[in-house]
Amino acid sequence: MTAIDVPLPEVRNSSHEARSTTHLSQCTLCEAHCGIHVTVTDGKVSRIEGNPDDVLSKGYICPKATAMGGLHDDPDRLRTPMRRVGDGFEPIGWDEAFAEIGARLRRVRRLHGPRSVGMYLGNPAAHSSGAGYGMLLRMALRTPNFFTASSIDQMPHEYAAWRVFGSNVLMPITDIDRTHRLVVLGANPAVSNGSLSIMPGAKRRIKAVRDRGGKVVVIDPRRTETARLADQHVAVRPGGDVFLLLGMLNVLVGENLCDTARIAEQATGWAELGRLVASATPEAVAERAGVDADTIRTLAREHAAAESAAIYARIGICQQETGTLVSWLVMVINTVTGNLDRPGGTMFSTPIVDAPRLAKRLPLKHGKFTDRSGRHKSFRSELPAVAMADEILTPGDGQIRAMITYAGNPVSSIPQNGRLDEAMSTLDLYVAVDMYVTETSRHADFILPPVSPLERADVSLLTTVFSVRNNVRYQHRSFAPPAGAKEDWEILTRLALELLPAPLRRVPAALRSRLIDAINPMRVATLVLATGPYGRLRRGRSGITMNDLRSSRGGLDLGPLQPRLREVIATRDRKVALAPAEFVQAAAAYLREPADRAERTYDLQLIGRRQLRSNNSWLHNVPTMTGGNNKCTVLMHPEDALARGLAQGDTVRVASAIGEIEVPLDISEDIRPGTVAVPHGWGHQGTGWRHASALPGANVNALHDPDQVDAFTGTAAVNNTWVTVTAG
Ligand SMILES: Nc1nc2c(c(=O)[nH]1)N[C@H]1C(S)=C(S)[C@@H](COP(=O)(O)OP(=O)(O)OC[C@H]3O[C@@H](n4cnc5c(=O)[nH]c(N)nc54)[C@H](O)[C@@H]3O)O[C@H]1N2
Ligand SMILES: Nc1nc2c(c(=O)[nH]1)N[C@H]1C(S)=C(S)[C@@H](COP(=O)(O)OP(=O)(O)OC[C@H]3O[C@@H](n4cnc5c(=O)[nH]c(N)nc54)[C@H](O)[C@@H]3O)O[C@H]1N2
Ligand code: SF4
Ligand SMILES: [Mo]
Repeated sequence: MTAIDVPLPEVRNSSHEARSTTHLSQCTLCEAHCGIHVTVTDGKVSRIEGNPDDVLSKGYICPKATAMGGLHDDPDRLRTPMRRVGDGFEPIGWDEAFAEIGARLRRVRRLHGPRSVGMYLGNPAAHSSGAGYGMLLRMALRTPNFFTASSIDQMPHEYAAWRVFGSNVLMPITDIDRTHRLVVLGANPAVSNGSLSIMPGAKRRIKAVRDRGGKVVVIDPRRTETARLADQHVAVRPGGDVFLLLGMLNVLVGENLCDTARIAEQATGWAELGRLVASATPEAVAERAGVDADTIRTLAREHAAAESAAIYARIGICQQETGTLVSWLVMVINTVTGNLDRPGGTMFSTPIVDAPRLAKRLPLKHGKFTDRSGRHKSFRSELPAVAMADEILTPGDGQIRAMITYAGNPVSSIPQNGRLDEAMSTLDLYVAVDMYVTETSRHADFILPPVSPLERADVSLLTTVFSVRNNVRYQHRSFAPPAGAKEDWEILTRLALELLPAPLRRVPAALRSRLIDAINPMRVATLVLATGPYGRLRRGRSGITMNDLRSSRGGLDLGPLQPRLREVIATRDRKVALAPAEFVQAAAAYLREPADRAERTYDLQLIGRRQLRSNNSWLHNVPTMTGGNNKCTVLMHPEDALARGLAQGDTVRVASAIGEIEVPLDISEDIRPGTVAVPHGWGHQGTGWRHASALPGANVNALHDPDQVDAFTGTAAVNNTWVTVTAG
């Protein structure tokens, strides 16, 4: 069974290529969900192009889009469920797999309690409707041992939004298409195309800021692809952002550059904020920020003076011990300069599922439960992923004995001191919902593969919430799924059903199919659309319907972001909380810290680096993605290379207190002296990816200490690891 039977919409059928048809579809490899045209010749993908009618991506695609074809045709992609036999796998039928898994899961739970079953939900879950069904399975499991990619990603933004705006959902979006000043802090949208401010074709949008007379500033230890498009690049020290922003606030307050009338109307905490930053003069913070005082002063003045301005901060600052604090300070600066909730600043979206308005009804707790050591508190009802290996390996009550991973490769993606690889092989039961034998799923007892992304029809609700313009788009299928194949949502629902009490579990197969189909993603999306802000129930006959959406050539544009702070703010007093006490205290402690002058064994700061043709840990098996400069290397400034007697292309050893890897050296003026950068998601040797396994490269997470985390959320602070680099 599949989601819904839609006819394959064909946009072209060219006569000279008699056996070619072109289908409307969507690339779902990242949040951008760019519209694509997929040409199929003799049953194989022969061409992928941008869909000019797509209301958000407008014809743009990045080089990864063609990998949608490579994935679809990849002979290493699993097409049937697999069961472990010895060191290998054998195919197994779906019903048999669910029955065996169900029996074993229930047994583990019966013997050891709900805490003994853990789950990891990975990044691509968020790129289809599957995530919602992953949450359904999580509810059925009733385990505190639930982990997601968010805790190596955006959790700091969510925690700060919860404290400042009253809900983790209320993460303001950068109004890039109207702003007069864009400050990019720890993000590289020219490569990533934006995350949580989804901006496909980011390069074009950034150029447009400058074309309309605006200014673009990039604050990043590396002169990135985005920095090349900017008016100004500020090479901050990794982890220095907290000092830089406190210094900017000192100037904003001290020079009376803030919109105090608007602050009085919108916010509380102004006085506490003033007291906090009184001593944080640009001179006092410059060394720790790694940015000179004049630059800090100018950044503050220009932000206040701009007709509209937005700081867009993303993963570079999240993956720091100061992740939550910096996310908070970004919200504060955008607010006090009058740039919250106004066009060209940062705003909340009005998506088809009105998550910002519903936020008030979604209560959130911090510390409802903890990991067994008591060190990590739950947030958003989950525990940080860095706790996973300990929860599996440490014996005792509540030890994890069975795991489910869905769309995740945590052995590669999460710093675990190398222990997660071992941990996954010690489990009584491990089920991977994945289409590849990866660093993680190679340890599975069962691998349950979904259809290829080109075989699923979908409406991604999550991406509509975080786009820089309100819109809704439809993912058509380019291929009919093979008989019997399943989508993620159905696999996850079937797993959840296995955890129901016996009478409910044992309903006849035909009835079960009908029940499952009743909650298929298209039905959910149709309901959401009808009841949401643009739907028939609210708007009568002028409301949009699933038919309108499905018959569109590139989705429906729902207009620019609208001011709606007063409607959506979820704090009790309905004001923006500028100075939550725990943040003020933590920031004050940082300000008291002296600049670090200690002699160090490890003398270089290691940060991450995303590559245009890589996609986290899982795209390297598509040969067209892995040539040229898409390699796992360490980027180093010429001065640092010279001081160590290292030359371009040398194999070098990068060592931290935790581990070491060997990679080729790439010398470049683009990186700040004293800083080195290695991309994550490499080192595939020994996986089922035949092409990727043969590539050189190592897993950078072997160097990152799982104990080094953002203090509030436990998010892995991988962007500030001290290392040495020596000849290999
Ligand atoms: N050192 C370091 N580590 C990092 C980062 C970093 O910057 N530095 N970045 C982090 C970030 S931001 C993230 S989001 C995480 C991502 O880390 P993960 O959550 O582990 O996600 P991926 O690496 O994308 O792995 C996705 C897995 O899902 C499978 N998959 C792909 N599509 C689907 C699908 O539609 N359905 C199913 N069932 N499976 C699918 C793939 O085969 C692959 O095994 O990595 C993080 N790790
Ligand atoms: N091509 C490609 N696109 C992707 C992905 C991919 O793997 N490949 N992954 C997707 C995912 S899961 C995500 S979450 C998004 C992430 O999207 P982005 O947030 O744009 O991610 P990065 O490109 O890693 O950009 C982070 C930047 O932070 C900088 N940085 C590191 N440390 C610091 C610091 O201490 N301070 C400051 N100011 N900057 C710092 C790094 O040099 C880097 O340029 O990208 C998505 N898009
Ligand atoms: S930016 Fe690239 S990877 Fe992301 S959806 Fe668009 S084409 Fe696909
Ligand atoms: Mo991510």
